[in-house]
Amino acid sequence: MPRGTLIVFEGLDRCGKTTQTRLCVEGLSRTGVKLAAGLPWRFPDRTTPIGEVLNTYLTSKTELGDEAAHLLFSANRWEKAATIREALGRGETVVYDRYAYSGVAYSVAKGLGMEWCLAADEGLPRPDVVVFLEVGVDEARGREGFGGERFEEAETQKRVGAVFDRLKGEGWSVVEGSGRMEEVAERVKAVVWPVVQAVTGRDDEVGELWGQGVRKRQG
Ligand code: NYM
Ligand code: MG
Repeated sequence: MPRGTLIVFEGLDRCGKTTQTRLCVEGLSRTGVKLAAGLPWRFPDRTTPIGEVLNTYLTSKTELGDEAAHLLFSANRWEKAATIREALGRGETVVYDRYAYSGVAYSVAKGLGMEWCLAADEGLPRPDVVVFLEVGVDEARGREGFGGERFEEAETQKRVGAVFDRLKGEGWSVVEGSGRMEEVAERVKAVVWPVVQAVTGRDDEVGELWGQGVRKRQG
């Protein structure tokens, strides 16, 4: 049986990921692609015990050291790794709102080492496509809800964006995220749909991070 496609959305806070992951899932379901239940999935998954701790951290009800926070965000992905692989193995496509790239980008922006940050997520299922929604910090900060959580301020977002720039590589599609949501959704569809069709016809194994795309060792 052909496996499902792993589609990941990344970007700064308020770049439109939540809207676009939803529209992407709606679009895929109309085309008849077999989808995992309850999409889009998202990281952090705030429903697990680890995710509850991360939620209190992000809403500033708990303090965590940067290393501890990084490892908890990563652990929150590892606790879903088998579920993701199983869904893909059943031929179900999975759409994620944030993934390990956010983990690295936010932690490196706080000053942690790139290599140390990459190590925690090494071996997770590798996305077939990373859709990066590009929205300038000035536009994102003007959107409703910006500033509600930890890290949602311009200086941090600029540093996070600079790390994302270093992570962009093979398998990434940078999509202009400004404009009407329907227009952005069309741009997303233009990059996602060919990948879904290619994966469906290929019958290969799901890869592992940090295979092609992001170098394993980075300064
Ligand atoms: N975040 C998210 C991290 O710092 N590390 C991670 O590994 C992940 C997945 O959580 N500001 C941060 C980025 C966001 C915040 O995400 C919550 P969202 O998509 O804004 O709810
Ligand atoms: Mg946010």
